[in-house]
Amino acid sequence: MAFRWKNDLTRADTTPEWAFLNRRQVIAAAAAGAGLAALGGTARATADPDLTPNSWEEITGYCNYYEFGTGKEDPAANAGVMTTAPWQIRIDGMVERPGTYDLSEILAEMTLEERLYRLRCVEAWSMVVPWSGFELADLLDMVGVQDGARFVAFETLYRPEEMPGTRYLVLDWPYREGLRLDEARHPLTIMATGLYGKPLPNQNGAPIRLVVPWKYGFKSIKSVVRITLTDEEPYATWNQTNAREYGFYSNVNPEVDHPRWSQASERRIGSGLFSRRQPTLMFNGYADEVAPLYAGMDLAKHF
Ligand SMILES: Nc1nc2c(c(=O)[nH]1)N[C@H]1C(S)=C(S)[C@@H](COP(=O)(O)O)O[C@H]1N2
Ligand SMILES: [Mo]
Repeated sequence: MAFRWKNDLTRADTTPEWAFLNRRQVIAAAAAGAGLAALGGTARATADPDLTPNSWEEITGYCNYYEFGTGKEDPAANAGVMTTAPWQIRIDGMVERPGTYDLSEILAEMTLEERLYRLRCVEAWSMVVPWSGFELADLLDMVGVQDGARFVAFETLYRPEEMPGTRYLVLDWPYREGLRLDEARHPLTIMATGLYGKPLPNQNGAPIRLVVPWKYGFKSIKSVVRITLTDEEPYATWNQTNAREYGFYSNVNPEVDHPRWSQASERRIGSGLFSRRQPTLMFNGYADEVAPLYAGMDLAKHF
């Protein structure tokens, strides 16, 4: 299903994450059908502002999921072939009950709820998404975290035959991310299994993905197949690819610019052709809830 934007903007997004890639990699990505997608925007007046949910078409049509290509419309076009059932998650490392769990047995234990969250991509665009999911803390409790564990590592499915983007060395596959244990246990941190009350579309990370709303979007890893508790800061794909541009924390912070662009403002997808950029909020608007996690930390240094 290829999604086409109506009323496309012509102004390009902030330099996409893949712009740091070397020439050979960019050519490979272009050969894979990627390119700078035109900006999406529907000519819809947004009365509010800040927490008006984006439309289903916007959320499922304008995506980052490099396993299916680096263009914003590639995931919607290519992710349909990913097999998402049955789905298992290996949970290992410093846990009391390690194992390979069927998603269905996990969901049987979890309480699903709706969460309307801002999503702020490091590329300086944003959306508001009505997720459904459960708190990651509940899953961690289900498997039992051992004393001494300090971080949680996550890994995305790596299945080249279903993921055309992984034929190119755009990233060091599989996509991996990590959180400090207290971030992972924070009640805002969820594992999402749906949006708009429907199962998560493949391009948004079906059947289950992490959502950490106060961090740049790339921390919210899609289609998770492995969760590992560890006592060391785990490998995180974007951080390891370019640590100067993508910190391990990657908390949304309008005062700490990306080396190649300002993070002070953002473009809300769907806000219309002539809308202004809006100011980016500290911790993406969740400062009251999460600032205490970083008390005493120099956020410019630990960005
Ligand atoms: N496995 C995987 N997870 C990923 C990505 C990706 O390329 N691969 N892109 C990230 C980025 S950069 C963003 S902004 C969000 C986008 O989520 P969405 O497409 O559901 O809006 O997913 C994140 N999770
Ligand atoms: Mo992103």
